[in-house]
Amino acid sequence: MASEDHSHGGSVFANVTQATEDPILGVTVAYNKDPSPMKLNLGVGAYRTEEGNPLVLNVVRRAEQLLVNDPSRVKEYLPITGLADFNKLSAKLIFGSDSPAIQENRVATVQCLSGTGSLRVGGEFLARHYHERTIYIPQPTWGNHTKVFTLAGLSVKTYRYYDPATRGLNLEGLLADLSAAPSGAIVLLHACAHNPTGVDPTLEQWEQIRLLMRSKGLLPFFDSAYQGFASGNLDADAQSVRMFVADGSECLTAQSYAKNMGLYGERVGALSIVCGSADVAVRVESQLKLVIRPMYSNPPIHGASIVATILKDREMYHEWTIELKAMADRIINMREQLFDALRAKGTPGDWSHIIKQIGMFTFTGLTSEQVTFMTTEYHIYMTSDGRISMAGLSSQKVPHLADAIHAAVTQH
Ligand code: PGU
Repeated sequence: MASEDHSHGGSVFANVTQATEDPILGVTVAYNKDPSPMKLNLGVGAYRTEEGNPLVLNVVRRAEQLLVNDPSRVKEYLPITGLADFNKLSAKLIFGSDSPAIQENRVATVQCLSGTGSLRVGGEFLARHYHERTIYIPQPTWGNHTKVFTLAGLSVKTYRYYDPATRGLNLEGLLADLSAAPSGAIVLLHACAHNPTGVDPTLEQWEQIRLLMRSKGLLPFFDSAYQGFASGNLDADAQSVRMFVADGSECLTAQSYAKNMGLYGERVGALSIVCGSADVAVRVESQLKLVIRPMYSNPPIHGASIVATILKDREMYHEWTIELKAMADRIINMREQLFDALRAKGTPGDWSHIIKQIGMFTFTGLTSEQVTFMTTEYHIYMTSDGRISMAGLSSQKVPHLADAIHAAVTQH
């Protein structure tokens, strides 16, 4: 007999409280509800064309055609670790085809659910098998990092990264905080195109960071969500990771194909753990399988097949690099247009960071009050930390955005 004692308001879940929307994905939820024809979504980091539309790369369409027309393609489960070709090709893409770590079979790579899933699987592996449970993440960083690593069982601390006064890297603070970290601590590094600041260390600064981390035995965990999106060149954007792998020591890398292949919704990515020896890599892989199996059993086949088809064919790979460069160039062009528009209006402040920052985002320095003003008055949607996704902007919308920024900084 149903007992009323078990429920309030007719539901056993009546005590469940309303959760707040995600700080990034919630911006799209709010945008979708806005009926204004002027509305502009600069919240989520997702590429849009000059016409403001999502883009499916031509090379991705071609790869999908090949897959659809190939009768040998079936829908069987993949192994727990994913598509073998995809894993090998992904490791080559980030570490370089001549990487000694790959040649010596010291890399364990598993296909995961895009960048987020790769970070989560890596985090869970470290919580189970690594002696130091603290992970240092940059301040600020992508908002999901803290949640992903905390739920994976790690203890999250921050290191100084960005200096609002210079709108640049706080190298001194970064080195001081990593020097003070316990030996062996894990350090999350953005491989390139730091989110949200758009500020990357130079190669010389990377070298300083590497020397310090290696001398203290800190374990690097690279988040590579934007390879190719920063400079338009896949190899240039992997330099930070390759410097660390070249010294022969260990590290982890989470790769995402959401941005650089435009495969956002396919959820395709990879976790690679560079190990000290081939037999350690074999054992690490065996344990990664134990992390993955109870979580989602094995990864989806379609996105990984698209990526593998493109990466293994010379000509398709080449076409991809051209399309990728075009996306990166359009973003750089939007930076120039917005900067010029603000300068032409005489908007108070130094806006040169718009053209100096790297990757998908500009960290404008606008306050959360100014952001709210721009959303209510101009229907421009962005994250409350003042980050705008340059990839969501188009030439046609630059004047509207410049008007909104001008009004925000002169009135608030
Ligand atoms: N790491 C960083 C640094 C990211 O910026 C993102 C995506 C991810 C990982 C995860 O990407 P996957 O889609 O799982 O491959 N950040 C974007 C997209 C929206 C979001 O928050 O997931 C952003 O707008 O910050």
